[in-house]
Amino acid sequence: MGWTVSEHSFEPGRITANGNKYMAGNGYLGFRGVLEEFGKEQLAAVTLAGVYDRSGSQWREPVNAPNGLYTVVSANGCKLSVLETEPLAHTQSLDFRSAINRRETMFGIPGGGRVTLTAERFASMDQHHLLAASWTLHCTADCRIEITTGIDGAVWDINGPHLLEQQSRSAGGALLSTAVTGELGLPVAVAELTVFGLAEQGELADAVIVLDRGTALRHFSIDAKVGETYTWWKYAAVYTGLDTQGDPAKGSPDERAVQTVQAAAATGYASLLEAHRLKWEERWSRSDCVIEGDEEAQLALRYSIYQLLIIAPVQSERVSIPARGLSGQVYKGAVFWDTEMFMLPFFLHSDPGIARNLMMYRIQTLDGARQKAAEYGYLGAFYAWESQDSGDDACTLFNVNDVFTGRPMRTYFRDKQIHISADVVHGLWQYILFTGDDSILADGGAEVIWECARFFYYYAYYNPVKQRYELLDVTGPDEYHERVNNNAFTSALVQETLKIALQTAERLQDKYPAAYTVLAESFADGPFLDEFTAMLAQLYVPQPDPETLVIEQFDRYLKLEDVPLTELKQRVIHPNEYWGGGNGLATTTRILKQADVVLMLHLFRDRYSREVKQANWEFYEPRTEHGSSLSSCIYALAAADIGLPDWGYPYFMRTATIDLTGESKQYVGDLYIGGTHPAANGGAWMAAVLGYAGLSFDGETARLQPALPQGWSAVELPVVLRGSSFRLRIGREEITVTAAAGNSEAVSFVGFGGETVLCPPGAILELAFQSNQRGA
Ligand code: IFM
Repeated sequence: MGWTVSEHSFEPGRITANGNKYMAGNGYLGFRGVLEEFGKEQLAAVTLAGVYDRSGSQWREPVNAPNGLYTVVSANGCKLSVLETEPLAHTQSLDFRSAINRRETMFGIPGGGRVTLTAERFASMDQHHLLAASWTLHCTADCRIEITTGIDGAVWDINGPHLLEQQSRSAGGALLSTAVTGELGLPVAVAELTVFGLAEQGELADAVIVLDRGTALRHFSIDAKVGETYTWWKYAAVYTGLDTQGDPAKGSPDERAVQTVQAAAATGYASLLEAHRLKWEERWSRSDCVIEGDEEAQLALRYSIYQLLIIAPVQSERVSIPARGLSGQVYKGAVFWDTEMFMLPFFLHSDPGIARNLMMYRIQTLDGARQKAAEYGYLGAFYAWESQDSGDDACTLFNVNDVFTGRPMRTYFRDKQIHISADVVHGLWQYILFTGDDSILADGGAEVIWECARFFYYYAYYNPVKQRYELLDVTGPDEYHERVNNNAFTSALVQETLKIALQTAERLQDKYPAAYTVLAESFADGPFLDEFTAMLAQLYVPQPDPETLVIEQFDRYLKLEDVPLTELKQRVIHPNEYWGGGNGLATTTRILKQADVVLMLHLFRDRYSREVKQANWEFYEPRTEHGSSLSSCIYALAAADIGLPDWGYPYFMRTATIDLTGESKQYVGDLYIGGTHPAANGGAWMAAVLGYAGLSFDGETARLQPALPQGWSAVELPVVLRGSSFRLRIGREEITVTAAAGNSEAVSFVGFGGETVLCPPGAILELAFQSNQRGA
């Protein structure tokens, strides 16, 4: 139970949604959950992490590689493709414990009888360049089977083409498809090898190979006999110039791809699958979160974790996680604040190595952030709202098209969401708190932090009358209200950045004095620590109203029209019209797109009383459209934080099932924004663990203040805190913390009763409750 999703019929209307739902991947590539006979029209895609290209003046986006698992079978001249022949039975499933996709489809064939095709495939977690599939076929009447299998070079692109000079050839028993990307001239190579079970099972030697640009296909035929099972295996490998760059000893992408499939064929499918399965077992042992008492929530949460695991950059610190994961080219494959604020917490608690890679990506892209700040006339680092390989901002000034006029609309995501730089700093500091690994400061982290603080110092306005620094003309998380003054979220994050900048100086001076001296020298012309200190002392951060306790989202927000969401929805003219921007429906109202103040209250939850949090939840919740998939999870989290988990439970389920149901916004204006939702997946984990299980860690002490929703009897999960591993079981009556015997450090835990207990290696703590619910 709790590890498989499946469907038992073929519905053409679900092709796109299933492409997301049945996603496979391993951090190097994403393979959409398409059926084997699908092509670019059905959005088949092998999306490569960190490989970007611009075609002409269109939007830059990630590159999709040719599909080396493409296969279509015919029987007695009839194509056994769900696109052309209605199947008699069809099942598609994903076992996300072992990350294996399966399909079984039965077709009636001309001349009578039935043919059943089964296919299983995986994107190897053991060898990241490798895809493998296993096929079987059997029939209930003798028939002539034709199998077309190889590499489909017709690639789905949104703003392509990206693969130029596409060619294909046979190479050492394999098929090879090669191309170069247009902008950077990066070679992309896909090799494929098919191995049949029994040579005597037909006229296999007579395979005909057809090469057509990047497409390379073999046609086999078999006189299939009733009762026989025909089996074949496919291996496909993808390499690009990024994998081999600068090291001739590594060989070319073509050679590497061919060698990989040859080696895979020699190893055999079963062994490759076992190696893949073991890697997944190990990944789950570090991240599985068990929910007792709620199977639906359990399935959804595990599935959300699966979605995070298939896109995590295990192998590179030059790659982060795009807003739509590796499910295609939507949102330009760009990395947003989603990573630091919604995905990083999961990795910090389960796999700090990946968390480090994610933060190193920001260090690697610092130059892009510096250039963006300079472009706007500021010093310091203004990170890209939509970041790709170099850190240049892929976000355009006109990011949405008006559905009424077809004209591009001026949006201020790129120019005014300055909180992105603070989000990066927040992420870096969280990494240091969670891991204790402050070497990242000397590896470029300190520079990032100081450059971001410097940018904010430049951006801020000193109001001489009020004698305070203010952050004017910004856009907070609620993108429906652009260019506002003193957005509470932004100001609180900037305040945190300044504090971290000063703490960084202390830490660096103390632990890495030589690095401090060199770096501080490069900041000597200022603004630097003195200026950061002054700004911190006088930065205005909006506070709760003394009577209502509500924190105004930005200056004059409360002067806007207070229209109920249901009424605003009645004003909608076009289903995809954009609610923000100059003429947006929400712009002149208090309706917000996504959690803003409430997210701030979660991030700084120790600073605000329960009453303040509850007042703001109650105020903002009915006014939030949840037009972004980043919103629901925060309302679930915040409700748990105030001890009212059941208020937020529907939000938890919405966020945790987003890629299962496919129910999410698909268009903004005329822009397609479908795909998977890693921020919502990470948010589901946050709501379950940081919200319901009530775990927080300040770098020294872990606090457990559960607020389990009705029906949950316990949550159990492994966590890594400062390099030490613990297993937590949070029940309604007690908490058990089990420390691994090999732990390097003891960590203190605080249970609901308030007692602080040190948990040394090998210890088992039982933390009793005074009451089983926070806020009760
Ligand atoms: O980063 C988000 C933003 O907050 C809302 N629009 C979508 C982006 C990508 O998920």
